[in-house]
Amino acid sequence: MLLTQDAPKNARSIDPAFYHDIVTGLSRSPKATPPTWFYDRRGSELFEAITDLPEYYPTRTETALLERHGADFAAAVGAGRAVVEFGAGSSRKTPHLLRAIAPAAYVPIDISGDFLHASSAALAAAFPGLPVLPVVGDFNRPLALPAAIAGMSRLGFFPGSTIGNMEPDAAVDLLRAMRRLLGDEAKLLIGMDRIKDRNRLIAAYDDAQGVTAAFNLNLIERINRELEGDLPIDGFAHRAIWNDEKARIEMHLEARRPLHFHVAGQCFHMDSGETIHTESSHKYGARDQRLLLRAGGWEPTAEWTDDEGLFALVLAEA
Ligand code: AVI
Repeated sequence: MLLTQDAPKNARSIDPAFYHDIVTGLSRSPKATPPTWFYDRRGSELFEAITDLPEYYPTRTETALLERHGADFAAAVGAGRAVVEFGAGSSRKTPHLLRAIAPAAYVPIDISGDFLHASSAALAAAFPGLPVLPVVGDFNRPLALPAAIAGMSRLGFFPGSTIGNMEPDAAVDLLRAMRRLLGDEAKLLIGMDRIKDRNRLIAAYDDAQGVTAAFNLNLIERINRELEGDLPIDGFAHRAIWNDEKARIEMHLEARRPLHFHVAGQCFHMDSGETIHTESSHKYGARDQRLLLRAGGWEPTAEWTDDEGLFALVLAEA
């Protein structure tokens, strides 16, 4: 039962946004929490470990596409643009793009200042002479680009199929916001994960070593630590489900038995088998990805996929 969605007044160390999202999400039926809260320090480390798993194909497939098609990007995009990356640049992916297209400036945008400044410093060292202009901010909200790139045409870069973690309406809103932010001459290079064999998809989100299970269960530990929770870790099991109608992998935390627990003094109950839906990862057919981009104000002009058609990098123009 939801009593209040404001953090308790006496709990000074509680992040009100985290409190609001978790208490609201646990009060809903069915229970669902936003995936952004996976990424505390431990969650970010576990996600890094996921990207190296044999079952998790997206990172290595997209990285190989970036490595292989540099000349194509250069021909399609041209030199001298400002690259605006939505998310802190990854040392694995971003250098391939920057090397290929010789941009005039690089602007990574990320909500986590520490992480952003560390990755920006590494990229600045690797590309001496390239102005690296990090922006700390939430790219789901209106923000301003650095004055230094005024007048430069832009290439938005949104790798990782991060768009897939958004509900379709929110994904369209974000694409439109990117279009407004980047301007009329802009292009966008976006990674989008493809629909494929369901067993392959489920394995990628329920790996044999249990790293994805630990990533999902880490949310319980974070709630306990940061929101005065007493959720029993052993009361939850990780589940990865393919939802064919919505073309998405869903991650859930399933109650192994009837559970009673508290979050910052509020009581919650779960029946045995009831779940908390913690993440959706949408997958796209070739047509779906084009429709999504068009709905967001972008016209797809080129795409690159691997031989198995697991993952696509799509170039679109404003
Ligand atoms: C960050 N995001 C694109 C990942 C995905 O594949 O949806 C998050 C993830 N969740 C479980 N494994 C990886």
